[in-house]
Amino acid sequence: MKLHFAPNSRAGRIVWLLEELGLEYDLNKMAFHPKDLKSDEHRRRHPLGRVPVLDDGDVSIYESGAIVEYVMARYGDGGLKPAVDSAEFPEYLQWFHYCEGMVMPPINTIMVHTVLLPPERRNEETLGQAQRLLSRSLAPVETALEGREYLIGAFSAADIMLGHATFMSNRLGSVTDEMPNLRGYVQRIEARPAFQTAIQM
Ligand SMILES: N[C@@H](CCC(=O)N[C@@H](CS)C(=O)NCC(=O)O)C(=O)O
Repeated sequence: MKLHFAPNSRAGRIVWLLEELGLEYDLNKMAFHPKDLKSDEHRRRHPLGRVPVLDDGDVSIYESGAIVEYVMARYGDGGLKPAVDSAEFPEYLQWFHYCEGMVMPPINTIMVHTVLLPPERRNEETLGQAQRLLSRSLAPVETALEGREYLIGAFSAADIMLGHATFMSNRLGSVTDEMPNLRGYVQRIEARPAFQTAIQM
């Protein structure tokens, strides 16, 4: 497998997954910069010039959640996912998809209005709205983590998705003292060796 990757991006989720599963992979490490991501070569892999993209033989697939599911289905040997008929399965699905559906949209806006846009094009009101929305989106996660180490109890791929998003939220200052469960959760995520490998690439 070959992972098309850029540092400090969602591509870290896939490195984290591959490391958790102990799978071998090659890395095409690009700069998080239009010169690499918007090149003709990379746009042939992803029409929007984004990461992650995974190549596996004749397969080329993008969307981090889809890649996580693909890798687990083909190479995961049933790990990192509860059984379909278990009580945890619906919750697993919910948190897996809550990541891109509810938590990442305000994170994207915050990134745009703090880092990506030139200062003269940043908008304080839009930024404030996104920060409030992110706090509201994190509140159910804080509640769900009460008395639990990970989202559904045991570590699962839902933590690779949403755990990565809470790590990003923490970096953006949105995990506050009023969110002690999330604070502890982010620390547990950061302590995982596979996560550390992913984040240092
Ligand atoms: N929903 C997509 C989002 C992909 C995405 O937006 N990736 C970002 C990095 S985290 C990217 O490549 N941004 C480059 C750009 O927007 O030019 C996924 O989960 O893979």
